[in-house]
Amino acid sequence: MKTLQSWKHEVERSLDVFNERESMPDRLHDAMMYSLEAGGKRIRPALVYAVLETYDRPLSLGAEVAAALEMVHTYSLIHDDLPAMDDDDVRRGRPTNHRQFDEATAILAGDALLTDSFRILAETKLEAHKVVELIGLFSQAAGSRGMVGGQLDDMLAEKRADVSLETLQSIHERKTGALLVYALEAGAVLADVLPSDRAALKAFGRHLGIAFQIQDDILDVEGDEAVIGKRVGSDEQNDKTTYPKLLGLDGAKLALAREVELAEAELTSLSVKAPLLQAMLDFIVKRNH
Ligand code: GRG
Repeated sequence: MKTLQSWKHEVERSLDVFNERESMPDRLHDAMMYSLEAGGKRIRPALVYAVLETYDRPLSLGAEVAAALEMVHTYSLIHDDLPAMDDDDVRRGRPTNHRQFDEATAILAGDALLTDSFRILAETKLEAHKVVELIGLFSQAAGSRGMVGGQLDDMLAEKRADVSLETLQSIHERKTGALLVYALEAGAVLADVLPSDRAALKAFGRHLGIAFQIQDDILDVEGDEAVIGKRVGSDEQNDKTTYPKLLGLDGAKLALAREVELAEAELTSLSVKAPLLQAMLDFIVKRNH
């Protein structure tokens, strides 16, 4: 998607501008930028830009929100990879942050990305009440009520065999969905859309988030099958509860199609046509990594 490529450049420029080397220790800058520059699809900033373009607003309005979102997402990946959590060695095709630097530096790089994202949001050039709203919503999406709470419940669920579809959904709505919904709602605040459009954009985000997670689970299963030829539900399958594990692979694909339909219905209800948001939905559902 050509637009996604240009939005990627836009957010990468903002990430450089907002995280200037001179303002912090070199090693901290190196560790933060190592993960920020490691690539990634930049889906969250792209959703902000897609809303702005949908309502014919300048992309520059979203610079702070886009950078803050990518910084919090990157911090969550750095911390998720630590030995105390997933203990991963590779992320985005490169050694994880704690492997490249050391554990303490990786923790501090994550802490700095999280904390600095709020400083950057506070610099958004809008009326003060809108900036406060953007900060409040961001902290709900990223904190104990959102991503961090979802991550903790996900860790607890890994130890249980009886995780229901409802619980799985609630975990993903917070762990990955909350930041995606925030990207859309923040776009709505920045673009100053009608209340009915704001509600539809949020609902679109919720369906998009669930679709994102189901697709992620399907990609995991299909990747495993391609590598070692094992089937969903076989004994070798990882114990973690996933959509394909609860619904079967075909059931998960049906559930994905249903979420896509619901997301599309929200887009049709908007007061404007939204081809770029449709393209983002297609991109997320058709992605292969
Ligand atoms: C450590 C507080 C804390 C939270 C971690 C999001 C998260 C919460 C952990 C990531 C673990 C994971 C693999 C989640 C599944 C969802 C997923 C595929 C996230 C990766 O997001 P993408 O695909 O990544 O947008 P890129 O690399 O493209 O930015």
